[in-house]
Amino acid sequence: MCRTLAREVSRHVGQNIVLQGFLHWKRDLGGIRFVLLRDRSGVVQVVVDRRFELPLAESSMKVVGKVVANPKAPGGYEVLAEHIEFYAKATEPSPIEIPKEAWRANPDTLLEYRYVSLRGEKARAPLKLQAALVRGFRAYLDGQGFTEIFTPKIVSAGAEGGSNLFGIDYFEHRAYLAQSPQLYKQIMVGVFERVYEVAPVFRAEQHATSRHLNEYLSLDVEMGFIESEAEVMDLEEELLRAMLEEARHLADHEARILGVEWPNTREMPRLEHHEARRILREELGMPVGADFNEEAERALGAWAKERWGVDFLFVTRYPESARPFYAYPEGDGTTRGFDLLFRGLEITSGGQRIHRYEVLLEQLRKKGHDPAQFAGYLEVFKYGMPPHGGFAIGAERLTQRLANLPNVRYARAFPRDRHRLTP
Ligand code: AMO
Repeated sequence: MCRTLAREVSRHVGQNIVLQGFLHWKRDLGGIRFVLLRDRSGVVQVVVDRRFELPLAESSMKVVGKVVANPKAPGGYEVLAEHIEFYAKATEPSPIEIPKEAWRANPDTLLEYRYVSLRGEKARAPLKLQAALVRGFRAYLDGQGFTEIFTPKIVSAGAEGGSNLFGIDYFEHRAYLAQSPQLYKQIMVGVFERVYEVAPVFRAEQHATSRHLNEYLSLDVEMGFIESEAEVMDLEEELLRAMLEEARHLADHEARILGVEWPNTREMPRLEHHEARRILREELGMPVGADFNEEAERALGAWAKERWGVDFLFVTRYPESARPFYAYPEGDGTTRGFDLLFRGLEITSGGQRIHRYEVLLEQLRKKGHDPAQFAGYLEVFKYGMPPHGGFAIGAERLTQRLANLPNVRYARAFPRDRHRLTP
């Protein structure tokens, strides 16, 4: 007999089936005992008689039994066990009551015992949603002539500037964990013209916020032979539509568990930075600097929702002072750099890049970087780079907003933060 998944039980009424999964929950009502068995698809009720000893919750198990309709059972069907076998009995009570999980309850406990708390349907759902989004990312870009690349995560210099670099010992040298694949994805544009990467990146953020991780999954895109950053934004719009469509299709069950409200992907308006700043200052009474803080982003997101009914908002033409050295300068203090806010959270930075050697050198110096540190990267610009641009989506932030998670940590299986190196 082949295995039947919990979600497929209704198709087998009157038949004997095999279930495999975990002892999710048990209840003894004197005469009868009920078990909820959980597998990758969901949970199903199993009725168990006195012949079988029931071990602790989370034990892995196999059940052979007959499917009957029971309107009182979750999903309307249950299995009358004829045979039960335990692959490995839990030897300790689970530190978390998986059936009662609620991440608002005690976040630290949920994260500390992640190796078992993740088994909860609600805890694992964002990861499934994320896997579907990533699949959509790859599928869409593959269809547009992009090549997937794999760049080093041990590097000799930071790509984004700033002080949030993790240093490591690399034999007799100082090395760093990559903050982003920025420089390498640009080099690879000279090879394949259109590239993408799905890989973790590292940021030594000292502060603990609900939207910063020290290790996160960066969905990077870079493309050559563009006229301006508008083409890059056009591509990101189409890409996000495809990713959300894929998630809707592949993770519909999880989206329901999480109460996902699918965003408006029809329009993603573009607002120039100076205009966004004016709105913040004059209409929303928020004095802001060149780079918007969390509060300003949230306010802009809410403003765009109210004014235009949109969930995605591009902020374009960022000032040079708020962008890294590789951003294409317009010559008037602004760049062709943009951010994308999703429901008031920055999920993307991107833009057109400098493609000429001498401009790059000048911008590096202007930003106070030592060009010698970037020697390997600079080399490629001596060999005719095309005009190019791209962006990176923070996978956890996109998942966080989509699933309405209170903290970005829940969008990563084993989050790394200021105080967490295990599990
Ligand atoms: P940036 O540094 O803005 O740009 O990062 C791009 C996107 O990555 C996500 N992100 C984070 N997510 C979780 N925790 C963090 N600490 C964190 N930091 C950033 C955000 C952000 O929008 N090389 C450029 C991208 C490019 O221009 O192509 C870069 O890395 O969603």
